[in-house]
Amino acid sequence: MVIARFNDLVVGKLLEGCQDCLKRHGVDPNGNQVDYVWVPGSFEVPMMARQMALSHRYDAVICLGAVIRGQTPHFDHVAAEVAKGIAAATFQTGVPVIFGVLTADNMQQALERAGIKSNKGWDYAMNALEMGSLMRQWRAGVEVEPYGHNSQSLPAAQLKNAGVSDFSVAPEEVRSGAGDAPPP
Ligand code: INI
Repeated sequence: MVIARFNDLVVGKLLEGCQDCLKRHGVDPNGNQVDYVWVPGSFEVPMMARQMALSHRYDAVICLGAVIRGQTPHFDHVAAEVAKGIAAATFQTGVPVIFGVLTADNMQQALERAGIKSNKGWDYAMNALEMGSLMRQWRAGVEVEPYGHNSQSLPAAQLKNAGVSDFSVAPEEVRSGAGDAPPP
C-alpha cells in the first residue's frame, strides 16, 4: 500500500477499513504479504505506486489518500493529477494499482465515507484482491471468471478479444523497468 499522510484522520480510517477487509479474506495485514509506504500527500502517491508496481513483488498496489475540496484552492489539480498518475501506473506496469484516493467536498463528507456511514477502504481492499487474483489467472493463461452476480465464465481468448489484454505490457518490459532510474 502507498499511503498519503495528508488528512491522516481520514486516511487512517481508510487504512483500518482496508486492513479489516484483508484480514477477513485471509491476508494478514501485519504479515509479510503486505508492505506499507507512507508519502507526504496524495500528489506523491502515483510515483511511489508505480515504483512498487515495477518491482513486480506485488499482486496489487493500493493507493490511499484523501483530497478535500474545502481545504485547498488547488483541489482540482491535486485530484486530477493523482487520478491520472494512478491510471498511468497501472497501464504502464500491468499491475493493478487501486485508486483509493477519496475526493470529498468537505471533512464531514470524507469522514462519512471513511467509517461513519461506510468505509471505502474496505472496497479498495476488495478491489485489490479481485484484480490481483484476476491478473494472476490471466497471466497463467487459465480461464478467467469475472467476479459478480452477472458473471459468466469467459475463456481467456474471449477476454482478449474484449480488449482486456490492453492493460498489460510485455513482462520483459516491466521486469527490466525500461526507462527507470536504478534503485538507490
Ligand atoms: N494532499 C492531500 O493528500 N490531500 C489534500 O487535500 C491536499 N490539499 O488540500 O492540498 C494535499 N496537498 C498536498 C499535496 O498532495 C502534495 O503533498 C504537496 O503539494 C507537495 O507536492
